[in-house]
Amino acid sequence: MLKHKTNLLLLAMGSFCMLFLNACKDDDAKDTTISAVANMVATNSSGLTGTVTFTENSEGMVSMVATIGGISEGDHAIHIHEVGDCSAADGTSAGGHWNPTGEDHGVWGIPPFHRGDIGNIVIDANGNGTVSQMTDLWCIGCSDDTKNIVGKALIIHEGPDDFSSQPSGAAGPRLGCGAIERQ
Ligand SMILES: [Cu+2]
Ligand SMILES: [Zn+2]
Repeated sequence: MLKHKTNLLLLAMGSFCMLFLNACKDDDAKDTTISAVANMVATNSSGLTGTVTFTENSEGMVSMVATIGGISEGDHAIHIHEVGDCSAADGTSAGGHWNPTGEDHGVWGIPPFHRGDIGNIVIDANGNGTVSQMTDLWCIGCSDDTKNIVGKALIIHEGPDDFSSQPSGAAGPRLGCGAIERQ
């Protein structure tokens, strides 16, 4: 009889622990949400405004959402450049395309391509546009230099990326720049 009661007690404790562990797991998920942002500043007096956000999930997939305004209708190249420095009035302080794997400029996902070759953003007649991308070729603050986007810069250009001209797609002057900073 005493043994039977002990077993019931253990069963009750086991249920409690499972509930407790699930609660802990949810807390961990919140704690491990990783994000970064590039607050865009206008370069070459373009009037560009916008924000680019990056979030990394627990499977290591990074999602980017770029929301841009204040520039002309049409396609504009959007890239990650190698230096998170937007201090120059023309944005050239951000350097060339971020290319940690030493490849040619190209189309995202079809080698060879730079890890910063996002492509183009389509801007509407009101000057606004958005583009999103999801990839496991980037990370937010990890130790792999071929993946870490923190400390790089997001650049929007005046013209479209032609996806073939070297080394940067012949996209013309820079309309906006934002250093990618971990949140
Ligand atoms: Cu660029
Ligand atoms: Zn490129």
